[in-house]
Amino acid sequence: MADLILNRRRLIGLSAAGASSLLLAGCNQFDFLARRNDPVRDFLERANQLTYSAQRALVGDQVLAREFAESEIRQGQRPNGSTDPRQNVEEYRALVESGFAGYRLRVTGLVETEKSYTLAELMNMPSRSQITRHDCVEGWSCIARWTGVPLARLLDEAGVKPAAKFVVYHCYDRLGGGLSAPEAYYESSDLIDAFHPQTICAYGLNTGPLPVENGAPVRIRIERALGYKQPKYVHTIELVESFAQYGLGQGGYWEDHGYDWYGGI
Ligand SMILES: Nc1nc2c(c(=O)[nH]1)N[C@H]1C(S)=C(S)[C@@H](COP(=O)(O)O)O[C@H]1N2
Ligand SMILES: [Mo]
Repeated sequence: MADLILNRRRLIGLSAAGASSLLLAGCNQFDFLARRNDPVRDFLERANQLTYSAQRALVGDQVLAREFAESEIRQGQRPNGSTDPRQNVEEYRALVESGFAGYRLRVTGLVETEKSYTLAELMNMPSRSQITRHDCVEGWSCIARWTGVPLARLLDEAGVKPAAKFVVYHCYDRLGGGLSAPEAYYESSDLIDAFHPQTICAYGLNTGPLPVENGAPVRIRIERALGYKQPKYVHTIELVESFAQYGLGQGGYWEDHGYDWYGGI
């Protein structure tokens, strides 16, 4: 996975700065990037913290994740991680019992106008449907159809402020930490992944609504990332300059427990 992080850093560095691309173009090996305190590595790490406009300019260059045919959906999406937050999150249980009538998806943080959407409002917006493969680091994959609103649309409605660099996805479920201190699941991405055309706020799975076990009523699909970067039970999408103040500061529940932040496939 270390290679993948460096690839992203390299891509951002190359696209954003002609001078550094000349330097990199002369290298066959990128081994030096693994060394601490290397000036080029330092440069690329800074490049990974690009502003909103610079990240947005790179979105058009991004490749799509592979999409599959209907016939390649072999079984239902295998539920994993939290599968029923009703058991320990009262607020979530009440939402399920009301048929998600009280649900709101909020867009907050570094935006011009904070937004909030009911499930019906989301379902009335232009949608995108895609058949993709979900890869869990535990060693299994599933092909499924996901339907939802492109996240880019919601971010544009709210108006992302120039200072924003990351998106934090806040979830209802709490897990781990022992019975006394379960931790809220959260995830984060850069703005390139957030504005990627296949990144959707999904409310549909295969031929029906997203079931509780797979993250009802809304989960985010970031199709070029591993399973743990696909947050379920999302209630708030927050634009931030840094994710250091959330959880243990590593950008996600599993990242706080040692997984890589980029988590690309
Ligand atoms: N809120 C939340 N999102 C989550 C998880 C979780 O436990 N809670 N598990 C992650 C992991 S490790 C995987 S593989 C997928 C599982 O999604 P699925 O249950 O739809 O297969 O969700 C990811 N997103
Ligand atoms: Mo996973």
